Amino acid sequence: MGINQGPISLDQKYTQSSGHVFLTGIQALVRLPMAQVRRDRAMGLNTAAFVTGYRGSPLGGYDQQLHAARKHLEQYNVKFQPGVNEDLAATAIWGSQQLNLSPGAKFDGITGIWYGKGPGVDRCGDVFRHGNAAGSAKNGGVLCLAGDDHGAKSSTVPHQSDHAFISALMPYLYPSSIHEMIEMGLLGIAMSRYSGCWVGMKVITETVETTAEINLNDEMTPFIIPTDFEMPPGGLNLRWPDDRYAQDKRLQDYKGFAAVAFARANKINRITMDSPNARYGIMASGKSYEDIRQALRELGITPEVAAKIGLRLYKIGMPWPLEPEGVRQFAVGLEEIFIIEERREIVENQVKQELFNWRDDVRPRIIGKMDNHDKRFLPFAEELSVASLASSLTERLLQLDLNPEIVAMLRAKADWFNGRQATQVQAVAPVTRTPYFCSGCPHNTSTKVPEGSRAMAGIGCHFMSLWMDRNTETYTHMGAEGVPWVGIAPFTNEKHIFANLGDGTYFHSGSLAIRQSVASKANITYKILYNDAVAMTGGQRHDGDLSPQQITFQLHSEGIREIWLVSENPDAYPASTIAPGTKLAHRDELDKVMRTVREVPGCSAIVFVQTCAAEKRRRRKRGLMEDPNKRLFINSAVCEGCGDCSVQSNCISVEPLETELGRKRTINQSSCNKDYSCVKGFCPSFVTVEGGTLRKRVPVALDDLGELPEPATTPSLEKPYNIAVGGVGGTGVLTIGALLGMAAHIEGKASMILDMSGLAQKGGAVLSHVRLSQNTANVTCSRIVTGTADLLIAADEVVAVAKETITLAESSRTYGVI
Ligand SMILES: Cc1ncc(C[n+]2csc(CCOP(=O)(O)OP(=O)(O)O)c2C)c(N)n1
Ligand code: SF4
Ligand code: SF4
Repeated sequence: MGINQGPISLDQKYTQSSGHVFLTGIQALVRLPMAQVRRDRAMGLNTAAFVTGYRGSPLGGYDQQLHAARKHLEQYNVKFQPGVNEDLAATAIWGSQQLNLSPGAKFDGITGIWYGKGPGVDRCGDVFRHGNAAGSAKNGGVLCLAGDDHGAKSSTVPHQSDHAFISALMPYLYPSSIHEMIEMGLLGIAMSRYSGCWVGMKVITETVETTAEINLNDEMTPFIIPTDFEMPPGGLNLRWPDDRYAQDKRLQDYKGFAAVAFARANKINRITMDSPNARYGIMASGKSYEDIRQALRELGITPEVAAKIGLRLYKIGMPWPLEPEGVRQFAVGLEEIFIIEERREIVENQVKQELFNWRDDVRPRIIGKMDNHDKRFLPFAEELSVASLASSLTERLLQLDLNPEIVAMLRAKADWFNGRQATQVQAVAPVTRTPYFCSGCPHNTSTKVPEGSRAMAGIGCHFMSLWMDRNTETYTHMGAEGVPWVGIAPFTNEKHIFANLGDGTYFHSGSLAIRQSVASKANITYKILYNDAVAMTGGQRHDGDLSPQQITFQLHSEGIREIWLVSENPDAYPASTIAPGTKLAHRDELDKVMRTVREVPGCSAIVFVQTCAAEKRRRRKRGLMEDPNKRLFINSAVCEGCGDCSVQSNCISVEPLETELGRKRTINQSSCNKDYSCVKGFCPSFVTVEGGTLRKRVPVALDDLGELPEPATTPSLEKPYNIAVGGVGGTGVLTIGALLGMAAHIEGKASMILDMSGLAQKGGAVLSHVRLSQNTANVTCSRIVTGTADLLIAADEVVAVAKETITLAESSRTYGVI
């Protein structure tokens, strides 16, 4: 029988309380607070939940999904309030645990869920330390979701949040796949209530940007309360008054140990595979656990083969603090333990510490980042893959005395993986898809600098100017834009610099960077790029009111006297609405304005106002913004192909047009966002058409297609069927994956879809890994392993030959549709 039963609906992912639902990892996290309140209600508790934090990949879309699910959340008293930035959000979480100090408390407790990407976790060092010391409420609990981007696929630096959590003495969990997301989240909340700790949870692309069926049947199962931990008098939860030394003692002496006892009682870490005479142990946490399970499958290590080798596998759900009893039981009788972790080692050091005092003759060797001769074994920096783990594991297993058949099998498989690895190193795609500003993006104009000047970049879409010819160099983390100049200016003869600062970033924390520059009397001009959206993360609104006029007043209050407001329509800003002395200019005069301000000593500012083109497109579609009825065309008979319109506009809708008389230019009317900056070069080839509309493409009538033939064969799905779908933003890649997944769900089959979208919306590559199977147990690892794609569907030729795509294909196995 299939996995799902009964009728299917899109709301089911939030309304259904048992059985299977089909959802994304982000949607699982939306479901989490509702599930918690439902559990509490079943226990007779009247609780609420408070979700706050700040967006950023891989949790970039969490806020949007929470907004979309508002009507469901309200039924469970779940309040979502995005933070102005991450640490202020975390402070509000701290408050949620203080509810019962308030005489008017309306609930028995509030579950606090904080979210942010890795750099946001870093920002929260101080508040996490304070909040964790103060503790969680008995009927509340705090879960901090850290979106870690180990491979820096959509970040300015690769990161892992593990050390930040450890520094604040916060225990943290690490689900190995989307299937565990809700279960572990609930467990983290229960652990937080029990231990008084704030509990972290690491989520990464492979777990949160994945879609799959999830089994809800354990959602209401109670957790086990430890019997081997003695609660100190007064318990471990938040209280007031609370002396700081008493708080610290409670944290140091009890809270972490209570969390460990809870982990032990609930078997958060556990042996998941064992052999009668086990001699070789493998330990892995999070994604690495599913990677190594897949590597075992790929190597042909079935349970029978594993028993012959003597394998034992340990799944770690809580990497820190590592529960010691489980480690000791796991290690008994083993010759060697192979510990697999992506990026820096956390578990490995703790296991070494745990086994340090064991007798030499019974202590297993520990292999992980280092081998037993202290030589580098697993990489620190790169992401681990199933293929690389299969090779590494084989290398270690071949050191054992193994049955010759197993040796031959492992050698053959590892050689195959190594061979592919070698060819992949050489594979260089002839061209790549580099993300770029969207057509009509305001940053095309705003990030220009006048000759003789230089600019510094910051966080946001405008970051992409670093790879354009824009005299823009170096960048900072979010909210410190321009401040490196404070450390350079006193020591250089360079007189002035421009700093780009997005409006989202200004609201988040960047206004303080400006204060720093003013305070240090730096000679700098901030270009505040007001595009009316937090564009890079999906076009969210600011998390509060922020108008260009308001910014001028704030800048004025900081002491800046040279302020310009540059826009397409300067008349829209009468003097009474902007700060005293603010000067207005049309955006066509930007160069002149910049040449003026760079001569004015001290900190100056230009507020550049133009709405994000992607946002305009969305608003026009929804009828929230007027769609101008003017279009620009290039008359190819007049065009001389000089390319000046591309240079002027930097716009990707100005495309080459190959003609008998050589390469000319044309405007792609379907992608043009009507910002009209290409016409600025006063070229006579431009033709303006007013009032005309584009001829609509006639949709294909399904009846005209006739009878579509059934496929000659369909895969049985006994084994997973792997489909790689590649393209760029807007080519329907994510839709194809979503349709296939939902179709499989409707047929009662299992699927797992991993969307690697990065900067797809800005013309970057997007690749979906779609895995279909008869049952869930076969598809727990979301990535397609090298050379195992059965089908490649490419909506873009360049992405089809990109290294990430082509390495999934294998000539004897993969069918391609381009
Ligand atoms: C501390 C931190 N939080 C979140 C992010 C994720 N992030 C990257 S770009 C961005 C949006 C920036 O928006 P804005 O400044 O308005 O620039 P735009 O993208 O609109 O050009 C965010 C939130 C981050 N890089 N660092
Ligand atoms: S999303 Fe908006 S700000 Fe970002 S590149 Fe596109 S148009 Fe520019
Ligand atoms: S349209 Fe004008 S500016 Fe653009 S390539 Fe042709 S001649 Fe040059």
